[in-house]
Amino acid sequence: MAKCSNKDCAAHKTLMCHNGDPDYQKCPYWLATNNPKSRNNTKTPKAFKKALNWTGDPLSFEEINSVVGRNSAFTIGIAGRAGAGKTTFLAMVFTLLQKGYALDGFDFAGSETLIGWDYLYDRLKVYQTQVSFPDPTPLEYCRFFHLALRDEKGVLKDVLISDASGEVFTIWATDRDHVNAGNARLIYQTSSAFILFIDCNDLIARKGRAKADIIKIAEMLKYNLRDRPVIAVWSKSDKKSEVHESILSSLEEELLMMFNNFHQLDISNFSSSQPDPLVHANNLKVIDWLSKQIPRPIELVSATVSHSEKDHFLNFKSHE
Ligand SMILES: Nc1nc2c(ncn2[C@@H]2O[C@H](COP(=O)(O)OP(=O)(O)OP(=O)(O)O)[C@@H](O)[C@H]2O)c(=O)[nH]1
Ligand SMILES: [Mg+2]
Repeated sequence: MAKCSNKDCAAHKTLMCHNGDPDYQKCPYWLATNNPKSRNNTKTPKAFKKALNWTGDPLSFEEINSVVGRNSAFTIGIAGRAGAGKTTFLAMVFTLLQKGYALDGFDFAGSETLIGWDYLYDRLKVYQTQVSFPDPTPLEYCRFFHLALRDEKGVLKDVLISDASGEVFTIWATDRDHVNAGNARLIYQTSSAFILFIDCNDLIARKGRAKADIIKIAEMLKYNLRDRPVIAVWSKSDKKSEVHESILSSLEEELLMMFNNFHQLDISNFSSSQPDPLVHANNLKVIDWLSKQIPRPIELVSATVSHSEKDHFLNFKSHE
């Protein structure tokens, strides 16, 4: 069997299209070498020429279109106050994937932002008794980390996850048009789903005020949410038992009332056992729940037509 003109594609062996085309024989790369009319034409098809100059760094708003081009990426916006654990969560997700922990229903199939992931992986060091964390995200920083996920049918899905400073979400929560809330606004407009970070340490330290701040961000998420899913992630849950019971239950109740397509999970980066479900399972379960929200292509169901003998129109059609 002939090879695909895309040197990264293994369709001749696996029958799976590198670009996620459900029918690899219709992919422009495949046709470039396997279509009799264009057999001599081994040039990259124009439609697939990439604007992206690959650096492996996290992507800016302008650059995410180069990934979206493949099969419309699913963008996850992470919202939450400064220090809530947003960047550490990203670092932990990649650390777990690196260590061979698996996602449910998807295989990790690469990334356009490997350098960025690697940088986070390097910053998060988990020792037996101590954890060292990434630095706080600067106010003006806003980037997207990319994951290519392959589902059970072999179809590739691009997932982009935002990382921005918590400061901008605090500003946005009080005034969504604020000049310094631009990154939060863009994440809100671009994202297909959201993670709302709830910092257990902050709830212990600032109690009602911390709760009020989370509700403010939640309200801003809700105002033009439409049917976009939201997952509340209770970070630093190694400390959750120290959060005052009334704060915990009232916050949970209010969030449940606010959102329809909603889920909650507790996560941590500190292991109290090996493996620790909060660390080794739940961080990836956040991605699992969100990836289940990715719209699937509508499958054509070939149902057997059964009709009543009294239906004259169908009887006529079936005798044609
Ligand atoms: N107890 C506990 N502390 C944690 C955990 N994860 C992170 N932290 C602490 O929380 C701090 C902030 O984490 P970051 O991931 O930088 O928070 P962030 O939300 O990205 O913060 P900004 O970038 O400033 O918005 C870390 O430096 C740790 O000190 C955890 O699982 N348990
Ligand atoms: Mg950060």
